[in-house]
Amino acid sequence: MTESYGAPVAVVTGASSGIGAATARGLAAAGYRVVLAARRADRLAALAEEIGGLARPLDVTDRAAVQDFAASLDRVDVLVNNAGGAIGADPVATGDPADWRAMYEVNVLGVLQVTQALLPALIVSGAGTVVVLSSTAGFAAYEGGGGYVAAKHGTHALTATLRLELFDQPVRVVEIAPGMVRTDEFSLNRFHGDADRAAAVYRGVDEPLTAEDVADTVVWAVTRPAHVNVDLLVLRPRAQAAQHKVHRTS
Ligand code: 8X3
Repeated sequence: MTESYGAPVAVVTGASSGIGAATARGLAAAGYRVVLAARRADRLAALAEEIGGLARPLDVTDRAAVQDFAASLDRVDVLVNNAGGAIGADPVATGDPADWRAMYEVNVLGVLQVTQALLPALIVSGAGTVVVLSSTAGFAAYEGGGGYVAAKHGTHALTATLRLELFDQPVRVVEIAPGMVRTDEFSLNRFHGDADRAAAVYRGVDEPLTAEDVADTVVWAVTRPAHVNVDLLVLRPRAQAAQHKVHRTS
């Protein structure tokens, strides 16, 4: 079954929580019909009802499922590749290759597969936008971040390459690279559910970024005139001057 809408359509992956959910809300408020894609169907259904969007359970690492997902849409104007994350914080010396592989799968191959599947529709739209949520980890290394840093460097490389390859197509390629963002799940996933270690990431930091802060930048970039391509936007909280230079009051 195909879906047909009058309003421009924005697909958001990883839309069940955090930056993805905030972005879905922001794009809906900006007039987009939002297609919410993520693995957790119950959360998607609730958000879809809230914003008048469409819930589509999807694992972006499942190539066949991604292709079926793409075939079910007959219009796509915006794709926000937000699904991603960190798994594990071990040093390179002891990191679990399974964690590294899983991070590459979701942060790089997930972006690749969804973008490949939706690119024909984005081109046909005549004014498509691909947004990729990378990370400041795509530009700097830090201890214990190896697998995530490697994957996000891959996310950045994919995005930069895609922009070059689409130079003569009516599709913008926007990269948003957030630094420290406090969401419910990012650090919890990184530390395999250890709430104390997850909370320590933000301890004493005056106002880490919120999911809404990042979503604001995505909506801003998407709603610029079609000829304006925000190539790369790095945003951090004021308290984080660089990856390691974080002001903590306790
Ligand atoms: C999240 C930013 O500093 O945890 O993408 O790598 S960081």
